[in-house]
Amino acid sequence: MPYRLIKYGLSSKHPDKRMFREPSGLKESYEAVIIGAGGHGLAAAYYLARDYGITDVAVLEKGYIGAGGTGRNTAIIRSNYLTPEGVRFYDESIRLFKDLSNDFDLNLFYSERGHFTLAHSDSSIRTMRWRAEVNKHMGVDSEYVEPEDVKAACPPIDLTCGGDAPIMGALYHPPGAIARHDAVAWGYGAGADERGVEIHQGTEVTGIDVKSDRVVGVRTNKGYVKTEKVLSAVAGWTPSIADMVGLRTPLTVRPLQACVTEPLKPFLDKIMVSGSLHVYVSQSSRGELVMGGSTDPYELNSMRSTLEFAEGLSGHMLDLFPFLSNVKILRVWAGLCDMTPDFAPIMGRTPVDGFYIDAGWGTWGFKATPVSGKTMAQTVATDKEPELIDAFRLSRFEDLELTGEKGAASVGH
Ligand code: PYC
Repeated sequence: MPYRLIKYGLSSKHPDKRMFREPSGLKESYEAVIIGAGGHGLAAAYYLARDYGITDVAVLEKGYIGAGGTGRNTAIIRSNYLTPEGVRFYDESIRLFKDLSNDFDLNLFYSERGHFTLAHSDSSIRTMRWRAEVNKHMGVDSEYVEPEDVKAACPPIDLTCGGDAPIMGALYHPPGAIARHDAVAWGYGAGADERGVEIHQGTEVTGIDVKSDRVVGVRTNKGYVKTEKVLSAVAGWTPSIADMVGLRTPLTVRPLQACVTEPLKPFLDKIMVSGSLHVYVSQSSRGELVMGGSTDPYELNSMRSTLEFAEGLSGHMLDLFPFLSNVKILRVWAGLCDMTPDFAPIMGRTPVDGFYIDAGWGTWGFKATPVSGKTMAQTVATDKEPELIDAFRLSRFEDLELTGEKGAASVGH
């Protein structure tokens, strides 16, 4: 057993540098308050401090760092979207992701795997070809490939899928990657904390005060703080927070479940996604299969897991990889997804001055963590959105200018 483990494990003092400070209490006021210490909220805090020198910031989190979607996703990163706006946005996120371990001096285990989205019908082949062309046009590495290319890249796969839905082609996206999701939040949190941002865990926002359509303060279970800028980055809790400032959004909230198996010998070095079978899967460096499927087919604010999900997903996994029939599922969990009608996020200013929104992350939020942080920090600091997120403005729903990304969601929802 390592000597340090014995020395520090038995000590009630923690002589090593802690990752985050524990602020003793809330101050009377802050230049900005961020609600939500998930990846997005902490990334915004980090870039506000690093790029704009704005450090008088409190991040308020009712649970703990990374307790929401950040720690509950399947850690897939890709930019093979359908709209030029989506492709450009997620591609910038990949560019930022690649430097993050160095930026943080913390290994995020960013692992480029290659990402296949399988097509089992003529209509999905059409969508894969369409995405491949948009991706290439935007300089993103994606191509349409044939079933034999899928088999060559992933020999254990059953191309017939048990005869029910044979694989007819695929979209192949070499930059597709995975990373250690909770460490992304820790890295951003530690970087923000180091620069003076306060992270208050266990601090629940109970109200937001607005005067003459301007934010003036935030009420919490730990007291009141004055501020003129509030960024909401709370995914499935967005409708409750938006309600506090009288803002309506078109979001619906649904659970999304995921699971891991017991560790297996490495056999899958690609990320495999099947929209028709409602499955996405990668194999972690520990050998576990990390898997998920569609959102639950109803609106619900609950993070319980169900046997129905585990059974359904297992059935579809066995269509792709029949030899896994004796493998055990170790853990199932769920997160809350704030779904938009067009499957694109909602980012930027709102009709309430000083209230900024980073929401609508549905099942696609983890991969956007760096770019959402950077663009929301710019929006909060300058009170103006960068052009990169123009297509994601809340007003697009009133203007009927949607950014249709449904065809690029990993699976049907
Ligand atoms: O959008 O890549 C994705 C994704 C993976 C799992 C859920 N969504």
